[in-house]
Amino acid sequence: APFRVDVVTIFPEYLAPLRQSLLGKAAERGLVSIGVHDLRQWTDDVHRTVDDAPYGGGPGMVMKPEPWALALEAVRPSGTRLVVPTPAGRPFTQAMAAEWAQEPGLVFACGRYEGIDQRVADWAADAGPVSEVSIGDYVLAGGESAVLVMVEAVTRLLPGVVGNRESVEFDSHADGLLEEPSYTRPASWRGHEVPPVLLSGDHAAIDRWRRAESLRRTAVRRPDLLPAEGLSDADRALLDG
Ligand code: 6GU
Repeated sequence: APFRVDVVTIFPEYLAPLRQSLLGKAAERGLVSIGVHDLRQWTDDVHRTVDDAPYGGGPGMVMKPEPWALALEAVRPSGTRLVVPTPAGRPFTQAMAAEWAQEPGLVFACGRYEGIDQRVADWAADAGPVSEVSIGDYVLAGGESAVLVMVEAVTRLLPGVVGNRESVEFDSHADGLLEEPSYTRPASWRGHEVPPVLLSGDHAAIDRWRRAESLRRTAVRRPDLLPAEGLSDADRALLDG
């Protein structure tokens, strides 16, 4: 069966990119199936109200629980993970993407305003796993763009979605370090040269150079990703050059 993605949102047009490019092709090929649902179809008042003022006071509006309960009862198969994008969530990681890609599908609940009444996530945990996740330390207006990010990260790991398996296994973060820089022809371009070792044909030397560049880049840009227990003697020697 295809990997199933359902998204509930008050801005269904925002999810149009899910039907394009890599994902659109995966859908056409039957590897992924996508449903986008307007939360307002589960309202019952003439104004199709989805939000209300926060208890306790304060700025902004909170999404009401009742439409969310009806929506999730309609679209979430029992046991399917519910993902709630929120800047107050746990950080989304490649390891999570890899775990989620092993599951039959995902349901995303996009909040706007100041978020969704917390009882929705609490109640939804009775029917399956619930993940409240953030895609980074900045604040977005809503979860829709975060859903685009997470769905792309997960679906490119599904068997058959990306042509070149190696480009999935060797990419940045798969081994916990940043990827080294890459180059193609011409060897000399506007006064900038390709590192000569890459033209040497010495594959052992190329492997060492790539590892050294990966370590160097990680140390400069993302020192938090280096192993807390310290580098191996071989990696330490490469990094120290
Ligand atoms: Cl998942 N949602 C919102 N609204 N803002 C965010 C985010 C998610 N991740 C980082 N900022």
